[in-house]
Amino acid sequence: MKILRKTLLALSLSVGAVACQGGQMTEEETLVGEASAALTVAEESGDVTADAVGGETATELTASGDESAVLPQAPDGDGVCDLGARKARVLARYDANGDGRLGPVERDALRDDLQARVGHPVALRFGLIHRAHVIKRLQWVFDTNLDGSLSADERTAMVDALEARCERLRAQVIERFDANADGSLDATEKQAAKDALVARIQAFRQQVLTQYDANTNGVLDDGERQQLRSDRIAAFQARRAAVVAQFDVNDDGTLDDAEKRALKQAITQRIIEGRDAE
Ligand SMILES: [Ca+2]
Ligand SMILES: [Ca+2]
Ligand SMILES: [Ca+2]
Ligand SMILES: [Ca+2]
Repeated sequence: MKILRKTLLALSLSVGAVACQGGQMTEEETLVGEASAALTVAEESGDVTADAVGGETATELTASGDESAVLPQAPDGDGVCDLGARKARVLARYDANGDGRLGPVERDALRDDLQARVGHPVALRFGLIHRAHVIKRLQWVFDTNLDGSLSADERTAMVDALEARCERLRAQVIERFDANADGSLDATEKQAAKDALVARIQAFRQQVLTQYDANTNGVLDDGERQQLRSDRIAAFQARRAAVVAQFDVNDDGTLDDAEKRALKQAITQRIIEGRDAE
C-alpha cells in the first residue's frame, strides 16, 4: 500500500498532474498527517530527531537549547502511539463548519497554526508544551532536496516514516501492557500504559528538579533555569560536534550537501526502524 502510494505519486509528478484522492494522499490527508506527525514528535522528548542538531547553525542551536529548558508535561494522548486518533483530533479541531473535511480556508488555518508553532517558540498553540525546535528538526530531516521547504512527496515520506514508527511503538506497548493477552489494549490496560508514561515523565521532571532546583522551592527560578539552559546548549553543542564528526566524510569540519543527506537518511532510518537501526 505504501509502495503503491509512492509509485502513484511519482507517476503523477512525472506527468505533471496533481491528482487528488484515489490511492494517494489528498492535500488534506498530507496536511493533517504532517500536523499529527509533528505534534506527536513534539510531545515526546524529541530524541528521535536529536541528531538533526548536526544541521543547525549556532543561532538555531541556542534557540533549541533555550526551548528545551522547559520541564516536560504529560502528553494528552493515552500513552499508546496512535497517529490515526491524533489525525482525527486535528481534523475535528480545524473542521470549523463540521462537514467532516477541511476546506481551503480550514486547511489554511491549520497550515498557519503549524507555521506559527515553528516560528514562535513561546506560543502555546494546541494547548501542548511547545517544542518548536523538534518540529523544525523533523522538517529538516525530511527536506531531502535541501531547498528549505517540504514538497508534497517529502511530506508524504515524513508521514509514512512517522506512521511506521508509531506502529512499531504501538506493538511494543501492546506487548508490554496486554495483560490478558488478547492482542489489544482494553481501557484498563490502556490506563496502565498511560500511568507508566506519566510516571516516566514525572521521574524525569524530578530528576531535573533534583539537579537544578538549588533553593528547593519545587520550581525552577530564573537563575536555576539559566543554568539548565546553558547546560542544554552545551549538550547540544557536544552532540552537534559528535554528529558532524561522524558524517564529515571529507574531514573539512562541516557537512556539505551530500553529507547532510547521509545524516538525514540515517535519522529517517532510525525513525522507521528504531534506535538500533544503524
Ligand atoms: Ca524540500
Ligand atoms: Ca488486552
Ligand atoms: Ca527553585
Ligand atoms: Ca565535510
